[in-house]
Amino acid sequence: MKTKITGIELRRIAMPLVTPFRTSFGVETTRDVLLVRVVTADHEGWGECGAMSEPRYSSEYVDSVQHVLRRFLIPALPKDGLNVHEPARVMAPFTGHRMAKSALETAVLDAHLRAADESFGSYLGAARDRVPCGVSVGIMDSVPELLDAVERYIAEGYVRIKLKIEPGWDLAPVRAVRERFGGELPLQVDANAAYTLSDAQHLAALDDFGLQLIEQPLANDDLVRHAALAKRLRTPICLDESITSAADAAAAISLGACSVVNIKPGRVGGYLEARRIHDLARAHGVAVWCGGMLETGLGRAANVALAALPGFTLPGDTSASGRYFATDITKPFVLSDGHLDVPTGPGLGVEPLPDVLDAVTTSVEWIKM
Ligand code: SMG
Ligand code: MG
Repeated sequence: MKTKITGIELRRIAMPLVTPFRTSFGVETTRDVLLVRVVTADHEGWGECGAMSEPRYSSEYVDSVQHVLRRFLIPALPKDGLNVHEPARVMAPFTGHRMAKSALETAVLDAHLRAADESFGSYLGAARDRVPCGVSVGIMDSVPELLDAVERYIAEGYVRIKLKIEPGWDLAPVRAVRERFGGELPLQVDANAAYTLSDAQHLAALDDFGLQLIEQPLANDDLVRHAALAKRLRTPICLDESITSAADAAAAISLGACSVVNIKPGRVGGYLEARRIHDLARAHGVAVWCGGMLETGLGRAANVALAALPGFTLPGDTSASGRYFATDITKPFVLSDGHLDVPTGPGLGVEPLPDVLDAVTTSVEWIKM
């Protein structure tokens, strides 16, 4: 089936976070999100971009995404209609910019699925109707403050806790969480590339805490040193920033650089590539889970659908709307018994609430096809 696009809207929204989110590379207080809306004669489709305001997590940032979409990616789309695989094909000659490509491909896919009356979950191959959810807990000013936050999240039902770590905030918070909440709590850490291989001995001290994994300890572009580190740790290594494609995942697995993969569709160029990584990892017996980029309900809907695929054997960073925003732009995702339901309606299965969307919109750009 061909989808013929009449125009594309690039909408920027500013979403205040309920609590500042601090990682080893900075603090987020308001999420600056780019939404792509693809319009056809009868339908529309939405894609949410995972890029942050500044190029710290990865080289893309929201302004860069909007620019590359307007200047290169949108003009490359065929004018006479396209199927869901064509966006990736026509965008491939442009190097990188995977978050931009993902947002555009997702919007086209959503428009296509709404027209076909099929849900994201059904199209991607979801194997269950709800997914278990973890929560990513930022770096805090003190250990007592962290313990209070973790206690609240556990009380809300989250089935797994991830602590953000950096040099100076690693062993002590992990030890404190273990002492307070016990050895059975599924617990993992994420360094966002804040360490070097010379920290191997220090990181090996985390082995005593029975963590599910350590996520992205070393630099984004360093599979070789991750493989060396993996030999020195008992804690499994999970890669996030380092994996930008199925080819990267294949290389990382064969090098022994990781034994778990965090899949974020934006980071890898879209849900179709994300599914390829899932398939590849599953064939190699490598566990995957769905990461998060502080998405609104639109991005969350697609992530929850992806996380329902059979190889997603670990809880993801697919937290409830209330973990991020006082008011989401869609009907909120609410945790029930530690799970979120996979939407079943056509496409993403959720829509922006017009009044909320207008209230948070900071700019709108319309590109006629
Ligand atoms: O969406 O719950 C979420 C955030 C999960 O920790 C999270 N994301 O490296 O995995 C990661 C970070 C990247 C974003 S940090 C601003
Ligand atoms: Mg991460």
